[in-house]
Amino acid sequence: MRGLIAFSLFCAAAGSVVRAAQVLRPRGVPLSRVATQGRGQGRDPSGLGEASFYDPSRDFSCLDGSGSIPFSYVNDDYCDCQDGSDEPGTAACPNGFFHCTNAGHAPLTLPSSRVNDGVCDCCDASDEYASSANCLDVCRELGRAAREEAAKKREEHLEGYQLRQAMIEDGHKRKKEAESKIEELQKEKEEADTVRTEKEELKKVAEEPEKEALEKYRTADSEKKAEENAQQKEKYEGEAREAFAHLDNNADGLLSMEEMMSRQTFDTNRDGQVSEEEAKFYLNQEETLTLDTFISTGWPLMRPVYRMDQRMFTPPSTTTAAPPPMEEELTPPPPVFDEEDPYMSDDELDEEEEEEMEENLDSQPDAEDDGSDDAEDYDMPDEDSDDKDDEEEEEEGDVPKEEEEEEEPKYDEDTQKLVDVANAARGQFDEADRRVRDLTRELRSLEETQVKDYGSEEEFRVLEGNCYDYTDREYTYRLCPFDKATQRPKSGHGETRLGQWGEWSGQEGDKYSRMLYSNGQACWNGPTRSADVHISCGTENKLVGVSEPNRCEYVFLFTSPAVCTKPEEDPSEETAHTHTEL
Ligand code: MAN
Repeated sequence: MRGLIAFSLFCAAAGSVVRAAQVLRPRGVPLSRVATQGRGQGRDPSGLGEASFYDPSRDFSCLDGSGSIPFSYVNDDYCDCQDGSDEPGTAACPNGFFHCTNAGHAPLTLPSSRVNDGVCDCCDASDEYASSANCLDVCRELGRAAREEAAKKREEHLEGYQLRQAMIEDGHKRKKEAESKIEELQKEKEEADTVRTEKEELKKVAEEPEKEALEKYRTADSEKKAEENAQQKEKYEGEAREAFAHLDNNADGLLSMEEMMSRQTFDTNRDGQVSEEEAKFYLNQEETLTLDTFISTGWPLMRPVYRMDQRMFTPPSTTTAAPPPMEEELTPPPPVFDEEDPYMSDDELDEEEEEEMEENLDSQPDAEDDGSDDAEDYDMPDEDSDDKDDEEEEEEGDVPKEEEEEEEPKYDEDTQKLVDVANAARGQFDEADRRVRDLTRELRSLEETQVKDYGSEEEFRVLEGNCYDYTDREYTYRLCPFDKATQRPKSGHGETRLGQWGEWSGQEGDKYSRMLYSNGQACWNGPTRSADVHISCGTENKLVGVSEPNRCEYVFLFTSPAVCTKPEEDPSEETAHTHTEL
């Protein structure tokens, strides 16, 4: 029984094969098994292909050498050989393989379990010879479409390859241009260095006499300043002494609590009397103050209110401005004119001083505060700087611009000349220095490009300086080869750096198929971002896709003619190959 099945299967296969190859072979046996894995691989010493092992005139030897069986057992739907080689056309051996010739298209080898399983796997329908799948032979149509597609691909490849040649040429040209530009810049830089040295020398020569001439101004300046400071101190202390004499009612050389409490001036909270706390605050928490301690501690505390009071007790006829508004608790009592006490004239208190007092009052604590820290914190008023500020404010507001800009000549004529000459020399030196720095920068960036790896034949060099965009639903990605990769949200602002140019990262032998851009912006709770650029052959330099397979790790798909290799086969040869089993 099994012999009969085997014979019919053999004939069915042989009938379709004989015409083309003139080699009889049972169903499911390839002429050769070059491209398949599994049994019999590389065991074709005859050169006639695997079919030569299936000779109906001899017993069949299992291809793995595990045994020998009568030929009638081949394809008898019973698995005899360990490697399944006796059942190439049935599903009997679990480890067997079925080969479809697929005449008109590409041959295919399947696991034998797919034979007669009701699914059309082979385009020539040969895998479903005993099933109800009703498969049709569509190999010719599929073959034609595949050949057309392959031809198109090949065409594109060829075009890409030709474009690559142009990229190579361009790359070499640019490299040469950069080389000569570097030479040119080096010469220019040498000259610029010389000019800079000369200008530096001239600057030194011009600055020497200028320095000498300015020295005397500097000495005069600092002397003047010291004198002004001394005057200031004198004035401040004089003021303090006068106030002390005024407040020391019994003239015993000590300012006491009682004396302080007798002055409404110090009724800080305006409750009609000067409390002990209020008096003590101004005495810097002491019971009494001598003139010296008064000058250093008490006066700085009471100066603002004291002067304000003086201001308010002056007759209205000489008053030029209303008292400044103050916070309720710090406002002095209603003015009571004290005729016996003409301590300070109105002329001494201009509006700016009032403001100063107001500021000091504002910063002063009320009587409930301890106040001791404040005494330490209190800065001795620097009238010079206050006045200066006031002057500045005044100038900003009132003085016309021209006047503001008009400056008094600072130096005598000879000194001014020296300053002018030195300024001119400094200007020239700065210019020469700038030129050297510009040239150095330009040279450095060009030299950097010369050591970059632009591919084995400079084919990628033309990409430098260009950027390529790809937009998906959320982001616009940008690749600037040899520079950086970025990401920008479609809605909103801000660019995220995905990586800086790092290195070529393709596998050995295919190094220029991948680029790595690393050290991008740190990912929240993760690594720094990076972009892995996969480059495939295409007729355009184009970013065709971006994905983020792992968080903050991006894969860019980039096409470029730079990676197109020469298409290997001529289409006619390809067709001939496809038809070898016809
Ligand atoms: C941004 C983008 C994303 C990334 C997250 C990580 O939203 O850069 O691509 O996954 O940050 O937090």
